[in-house]
Amino acid sequence: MVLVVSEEVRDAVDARRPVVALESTIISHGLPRPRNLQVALELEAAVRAEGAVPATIAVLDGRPCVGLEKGQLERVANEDGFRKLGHRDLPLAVASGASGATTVSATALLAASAGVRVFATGGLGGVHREWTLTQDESADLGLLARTRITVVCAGVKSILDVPATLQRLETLGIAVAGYGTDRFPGFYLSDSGHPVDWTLETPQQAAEVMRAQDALGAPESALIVANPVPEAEQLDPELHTRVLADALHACEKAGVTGQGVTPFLLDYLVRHTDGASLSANLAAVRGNVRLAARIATAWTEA
Ligand code: PSU
Ligand code: MN
Repeated sequence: MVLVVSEEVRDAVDARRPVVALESTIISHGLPRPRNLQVALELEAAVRAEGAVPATIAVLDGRPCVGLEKGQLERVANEDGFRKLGHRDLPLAVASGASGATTVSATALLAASAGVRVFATGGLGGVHREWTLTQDESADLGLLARTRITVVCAGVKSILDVPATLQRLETLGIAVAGYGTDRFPGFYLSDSGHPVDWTLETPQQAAEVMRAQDALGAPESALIVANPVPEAEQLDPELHTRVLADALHACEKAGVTGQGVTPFLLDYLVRHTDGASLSANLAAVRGNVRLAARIATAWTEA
């Protein structure tokens, strides 16, 4: 097996102790240096504080690693030319010995292969605005339609076409529930302006849904637990609307396409909100990591 699972993660999975998968694209391509390394370490510590084992996932020198040591995390945060790998890139990276960070799609796939059921991130990828022209829909969605994993996120990134993404989630048959809310969260914002059909109130309820998924069997799709950033920590909605419009314009003008779009927009928002979007992003991720650890715990206690 090509997968390299750290001893700590393997032991925890084998003993059915709680494990939380963490993605690495947010570290390498989603957050500015040197803050990104601090965040990577802080998120792992937050998982441990809840009594679970963190499994940050990345590809290092062609080896997909589940569970990184500090030196490996430092490479993810600081190495120049570190690639961004969706799940389709995994075989190419493995065969060529490349190194790269894994997006939600690649992380979910590798986590599931390693027997890790719960995964925390910031915001999922989805359908980009102008989709009809560019056909830009994140590979996150298609992969989650056929992978049995629970993703705790603050909805989908607000740079996207949120209603179109919600529609695609429905079409693809991916279960979505708000956590403590009947509103779909908006990543930097607590409320995207769109409702969700289902609400979960406790980690135990999330674990019940996971058990029901297994009892029902195929298709092997994901569960999205959409956990809003606390209102006190969200980005000012008015600032968000204004700067996002500028960011989309700048992205088009710069001719950025494909994998470059999401990192460009996130970076633009950080620089033009005086870091306020970064604070909101971090608050969202922190909350998601904590909740994911609690769901992983409820899942293993069943
Ligand atoms: N969440 C964040 N920051 C990020 C991402 C998610 O808070 O940078 C990353 C995830 O790895 C997600 C990716 O899979 O952005 C989506 O990129 P794309 O739109 O190119 O599929
Ligand atoms: Mn894309």
